[in-house]
Amino acid sequence: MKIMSVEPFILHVPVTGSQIADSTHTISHWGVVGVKIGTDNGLEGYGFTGTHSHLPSDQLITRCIETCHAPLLMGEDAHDVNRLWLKLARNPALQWVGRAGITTLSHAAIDVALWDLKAKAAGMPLWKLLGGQVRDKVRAYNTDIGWLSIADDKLVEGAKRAVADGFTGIKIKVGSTVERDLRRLEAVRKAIGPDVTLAIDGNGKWDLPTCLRFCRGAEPFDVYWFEEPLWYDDVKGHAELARATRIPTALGEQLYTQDAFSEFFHQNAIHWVQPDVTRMAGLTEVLRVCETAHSYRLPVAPHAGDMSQVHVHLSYAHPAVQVLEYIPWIKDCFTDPAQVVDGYFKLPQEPGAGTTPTKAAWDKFQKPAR
Ligand code: 0YR
Ligand code: MG
Repeated sequence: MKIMSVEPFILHVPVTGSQIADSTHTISHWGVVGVKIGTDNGLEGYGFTGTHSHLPSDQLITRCIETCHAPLLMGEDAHDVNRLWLKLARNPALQWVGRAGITTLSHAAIDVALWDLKAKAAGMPLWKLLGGQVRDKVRAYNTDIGWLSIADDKLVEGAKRAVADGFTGIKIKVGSTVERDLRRLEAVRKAIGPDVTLAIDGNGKWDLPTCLRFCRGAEPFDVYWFEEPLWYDDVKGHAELARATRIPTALGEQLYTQDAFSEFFHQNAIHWVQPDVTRMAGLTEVLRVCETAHSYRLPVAPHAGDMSQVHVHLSYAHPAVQVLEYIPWIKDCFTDPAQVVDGYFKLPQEPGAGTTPTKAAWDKFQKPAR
């Protein structure tokens, strides 16, 4: 399965409503910035990273794919996912240029496209190639009802609707003011009752004293996890918070390498592990983190940078994964969309990684990749 072409692409797909906000940003579109890899047996593999749809920075990613990574892939055997991962990770053209950010996001898209090809060539959905189904169903939690931009009454309405739709887990954003966020947390907990898991996500906005104050107020509401309470790289701060509160900590969506996760593991700074195949260098690196998490007996809840197209395969196949984020923005762009029925993700059926765009999405959302 010889690689004959490596073509980057950019899709900008609208979010629910006209825009959403968390504690750090407001966006109107999700960027699906990726690569199509063609092989001599006529297959096409697709992989992508996730962005905030800023075309100039998206084009830095596609340019990195095209000019720095693609030359190392041409003529190679696409089956050799691990060997090619290392070849790209040690790309001499990128020494010093980056071990995170653009170079890693580019690598992520390529690695996922190679897994997609490998699964398509085997005629299997990716979860099967990864070793088969280790659980009957994957529990979904809904993040799309919980944005900071949603007014208090609509937040409660949306939470109740999600539960009525069958979700057994939801997540709401925090990171505005302690008083407002505690009020919203209490209102949502009262509305959904005790049986639905309720996580919160600060997106790294607050400092340690603010988090400590918030957690004291939040502890009565049975918070499933507090995600990104502090600045993403602050291992010591997370360790201190984890010791000071009964609320479990979660993070990972801003970490690019297994080494970054290892720091949090070593310092007992993390309870829920949230790697993302679109943020780390693809599924290959995420699998390493899942294995390490499992060895610490810590649960994994993949972050939905892929909006769960790829992570649903991982979640069915890896014993460490407990629950998976659901945000429905881009699912309809794919031939085998991430679908939630009665609160659980459906088992993907098509061969591949679930990353093949539909022609309709291609025609409607494509932006110039160069
Ligand atoms: C939404 N999920 C997250 C996104 C979301 C962020 O723009 O960037 O809120 O990825 O934290 O857990
Ligand atoms: Mg998050």
